[in-house]
Amino acid sequence: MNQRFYVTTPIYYVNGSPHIGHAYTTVAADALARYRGLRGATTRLLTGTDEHGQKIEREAAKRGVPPQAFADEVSARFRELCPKLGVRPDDFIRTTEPRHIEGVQKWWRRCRDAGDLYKGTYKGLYCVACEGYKTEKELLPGGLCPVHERPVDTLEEETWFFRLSKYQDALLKLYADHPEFVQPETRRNEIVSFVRSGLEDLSVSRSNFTWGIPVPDDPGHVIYVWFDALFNYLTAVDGTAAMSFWPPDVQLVAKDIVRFHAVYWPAFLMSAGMGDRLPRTIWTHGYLLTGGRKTSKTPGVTAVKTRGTTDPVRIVDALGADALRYYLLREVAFGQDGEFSIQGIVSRARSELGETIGNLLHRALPFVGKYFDGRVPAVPAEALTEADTALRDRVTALVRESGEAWDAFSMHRALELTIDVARAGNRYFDDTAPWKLAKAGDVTRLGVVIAQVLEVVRIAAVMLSPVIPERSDALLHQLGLDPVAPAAGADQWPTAWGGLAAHTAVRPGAPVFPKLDAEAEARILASLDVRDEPLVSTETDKPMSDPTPTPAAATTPAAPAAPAVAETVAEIQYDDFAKVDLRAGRVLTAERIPRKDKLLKLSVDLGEASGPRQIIAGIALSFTPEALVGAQVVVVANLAPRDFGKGLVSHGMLLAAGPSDGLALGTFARDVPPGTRVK
Ligand code: ME8
Repeated sequence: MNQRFYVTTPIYYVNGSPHIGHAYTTVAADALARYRGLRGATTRLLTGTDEHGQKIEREAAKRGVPPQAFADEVSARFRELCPKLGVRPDDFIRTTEPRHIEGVQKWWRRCRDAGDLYKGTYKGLYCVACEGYKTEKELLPGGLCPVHERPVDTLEEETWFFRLSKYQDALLKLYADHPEFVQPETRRNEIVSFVRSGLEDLSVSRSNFTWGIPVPDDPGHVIYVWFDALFNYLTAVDGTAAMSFWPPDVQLVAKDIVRFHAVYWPAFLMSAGMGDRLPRTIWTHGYLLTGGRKTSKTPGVTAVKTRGTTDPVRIVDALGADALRYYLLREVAFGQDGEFSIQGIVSRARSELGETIGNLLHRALPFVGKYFDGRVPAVPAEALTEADTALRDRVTALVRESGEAWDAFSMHRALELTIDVARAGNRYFDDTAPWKLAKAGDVTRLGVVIAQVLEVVRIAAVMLSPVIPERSDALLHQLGLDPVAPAAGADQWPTAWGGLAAHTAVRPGAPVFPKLDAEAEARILASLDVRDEPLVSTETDKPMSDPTPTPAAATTPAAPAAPAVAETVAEIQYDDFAKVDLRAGRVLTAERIPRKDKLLKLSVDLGEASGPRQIIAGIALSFTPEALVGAQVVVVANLAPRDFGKGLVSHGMLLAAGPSDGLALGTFARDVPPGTRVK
């Protein structure tokens, strides 16, 4: 694997504050850099702000401030967003910095000296929001820009042209020889057909406004903002020690700007004498959508915010950077569009980080304290059973596959495989039933099981470190391990089983992914402007047999405690159904309640680390308490708690059918572990 890794984000326009779309690209770039760092590469992450051009000049004028002061203020917000998101750029470039201005003028001269810049008159259409030229046939009905759905300007001015047409064949050869140059495949095909259809020379200077880098030796012109902006990737390293990172390994962009990066940018570089050192991959991801539209800061494409704010700062303040980072990379296949929702952040963090990974750690740690003096038990090789080696083999295969997914920029898949690691650990925990081993006094076997489970947590924590660095360190800390520390040349991807040494002193602590109770969750969602719109379930891809227990906390605020049976019930979508958390449970105890003829007080095991739940069920006319003990039941696990008074709070509901004196309980044709999701 390449030992140097240079990744860039677009430099963002300073015409408005950062939103979740910017956070998406920046977090993805940071996670990729951290992943490559974990694999032993020396990495460099560049981000920054794009501050020149007519769009910024107009926006500043609207506010009555000089463009530089306006750019200073907004650029600072983008810069401050990085640490907020847990993003660690090695450099943050601003196009108004002298190093960039001088650099762009240098590369301009190179293109001019190569004979690729000439003067002429440009007559045509221009979208200021895109800062891009348009042709008649691209426009929407009414002459609107297809990206911004706003009227375009008609320009006629003296301008410098870049001989883009000259590079048509060289570009087609580049795409053919290096299919990895534009990814994914669909974008590559679009670019190839765009270039094949013929390239016209490009207007690369403007003379009807002044907010830009002056054209060398022609002060009446400023350099076209895309010629200016694209060179940032080079001016940030050129002439410094960081030039050893050149060329970029991957340049992340969304599909709105892929043409600038995959056509103009390599052509400019070829002209400037850098054709033999072109970026390796322009990787194009999709849009985060709000209400079905691209989240945007350009007026006219205002986000529909019923799914909550799109301000990443507010989201991080309420939910933490790691929850947002995890959601962004896990929720949407990298390369495709996806709907953004705050509720999705909460449910991903709960179901996958809390109930799967955190749960595995907190199920195993108490045994270490109680039976092994707080130290990881030793595992003699000869003590391993088939179940143990099967777990190792499965986890090792998942780690390898997940690494391959990272290498292919398939972060959502890499994370899914990471969660599968923890799921395998939870299944192993259920199957080997350490609580039974403890009860039977089989401490030797118990030690093997617990050590295996803790190793699974270690592996998952390391795999998660590029995405949730802070929480990953917290998991490792409780295992008694140091934070992940990348070292050049050392591949620390957890391909080898057994990194958690016997006798390591664990450090149990507060839950790494604390549960939100229903009230706290409702409060947080309201504070983030989430309105009562039906929200997309994010759990539809969980396997049918996932035995992961659910937390005691109910998650749907203000749901009715006992739905009335209606003759006809309105049709719902699968997503609505998926919001109901149905779990397999086992009744451990049942007792009558004085002066409440119809109610029974049950304790029901849902496989939760927090212990069995109390459920008050209106089934006393149909069942004696004795008949219920040991029964398998179907429990609505995310119903808001219902208070029957006098401390009788029900934390769930059983499913049953029939009249109240002749009820049949919903159950299963064969035993399933408590906590298994019913779908
Ligand atoms: O285009 N979904 O800046 P920009 C996903 N200055 N990503 C999104 C997004 C969304 N809804 N909205 C924005 C520019 N992005 C130029 C770039 S580079 C030399 C010059 C992300 O502020 C995505 O990366 O409009 C997109 O390409 C970029 O922000 C556009 O940012």
